[in-house]
Amino acid sequence: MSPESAVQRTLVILKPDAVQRGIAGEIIARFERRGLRIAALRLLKVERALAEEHYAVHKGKFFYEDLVKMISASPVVAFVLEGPNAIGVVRAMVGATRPHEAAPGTIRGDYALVGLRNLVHASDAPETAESEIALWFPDGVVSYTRDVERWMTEDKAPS
Ligand code: FUP
Repeated sequence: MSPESAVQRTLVILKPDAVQRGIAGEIIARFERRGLRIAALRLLKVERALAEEHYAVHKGKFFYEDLVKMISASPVVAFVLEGPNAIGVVRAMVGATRPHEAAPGTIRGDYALVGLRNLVHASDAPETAESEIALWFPDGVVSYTRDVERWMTEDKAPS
């Protein structure tokens, strides 16, 4: 596998707006179609303590309280995606933080209009991905491969 195709894991959260709107499946399907593998998945109502820890980096910012309230308002679907360059690939698929600036074709650009209804959280770097996966999936993730992998994510010529 070439160095530019390092396999990564990333944490994705479909926030309450995605679950309430009934588009969680549609969004998950986009990631699956891209070739990313689901390595863990859960639906949960987020307690305030988890919300605060997840958004600790934003503590003190003017939007922090709204973020915490929003993510704990109603159930979310959290999952781990795995694949070559998964962190950057998922961020690109999610689109710009401010949905009115998100490009069409991205999740936010196709489904969202305002910042506190931007549907998705996705880890932004390897270090945050690692700590977020540990926070949301303390029991770990599932390692496996799919037979179709060699036609989607194996970055080498067939032997
Ligand atoms: P993103 O990684 O695109 O979700 O964006 P950030 O981690 O920078 O921000 C986390 C959340 O804070 C976003 F979902 C939206 C919210 N936010 C605001 O409401 N106002 C801001 O100025 C910046 C972020």
